[in-house]
Amino acid sequence: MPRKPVVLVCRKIPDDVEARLKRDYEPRLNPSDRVYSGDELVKLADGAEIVFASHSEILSAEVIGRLPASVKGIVNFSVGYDHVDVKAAKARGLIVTNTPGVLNDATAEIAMLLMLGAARRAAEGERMMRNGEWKEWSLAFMVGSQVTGKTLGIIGMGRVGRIFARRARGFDMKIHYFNRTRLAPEQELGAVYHARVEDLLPHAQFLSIHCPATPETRGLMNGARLALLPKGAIVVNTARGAIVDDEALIAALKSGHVAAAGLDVFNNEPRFNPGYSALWNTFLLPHIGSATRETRNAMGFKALDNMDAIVAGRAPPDRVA
Ligand code: 8YV
Repeated sequence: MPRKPVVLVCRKIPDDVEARLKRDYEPRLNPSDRVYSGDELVKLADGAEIVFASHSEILSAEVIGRLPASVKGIVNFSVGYDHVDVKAAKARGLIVTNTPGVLNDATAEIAMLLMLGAARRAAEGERMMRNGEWKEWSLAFMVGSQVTGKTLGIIGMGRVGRIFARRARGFDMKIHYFNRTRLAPEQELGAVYHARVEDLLPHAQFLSIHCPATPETRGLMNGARLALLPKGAIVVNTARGAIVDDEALIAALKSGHVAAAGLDVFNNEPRFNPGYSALWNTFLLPHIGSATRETRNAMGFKALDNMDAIVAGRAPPDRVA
């Protein structure tokens, strides 16, 4: 029997995905689920055809430059691929893939949870209940912002942004959006397009970020742009922490210009800016946008479809480099 292709599996993957992987490949598993350093990645990839990565593995130009010649592709168990230096991968002739499409619903659910949680002060309420701090009730107690009927600004009207808009319409929200290109009317569904993010922001009583982290979007939500939001706006981020300037958002949350923020993604994960957890007008989750059983399996199988294609010399369905 011919030898199965060797795959460096950087993180622990769901059981069903692992079973299919073992059937077709010789996986080099990571039972401890520890995040590998660049040096470890280079060493462990020796003889492997595929590096099966998650967003936790930093595949910088320097690391990619040192990957062994056996490696043909980087197959990501993620839709975002900002952790991979795509230019360096291309220069080395490596194929890079991602997992678009299958995490839209799960991520939109978390964006909705964050939007509602931030608006209705869920973190404060939870803390009170768990710490025995609920002593009294009054008409002024825990009054938050109502979501229903408000204007929602969406940055990035890709797959997740569009599903989130659809869910938000269930709360009678008016949708405004910024995207690099305007959507066709059947996708726009009445949403108001703004060609510049600066023109969108003054409308956004709620702002939800759904664009990828790219050199153009890094630090996009800085102090000057946050200042364009209406006073008391609520900011939600399920995309990437890098799109937000942490110090600027924390200052806006302190001043009350931004009433609350719901965040699932952060700069420097998992060591996020402690300024966020020191505030109670933040509703914080540890990057669990796509963490449902259904979505994790779908992501894993999609990644394996890409892997199968690369190894067979076919064009992978989700090639990004
Ligand atoms: C995943 C994500 O959990 O797919 C992405 O880009 O941000 C997450 O939802 C993670 O990346 C898995 O590697």
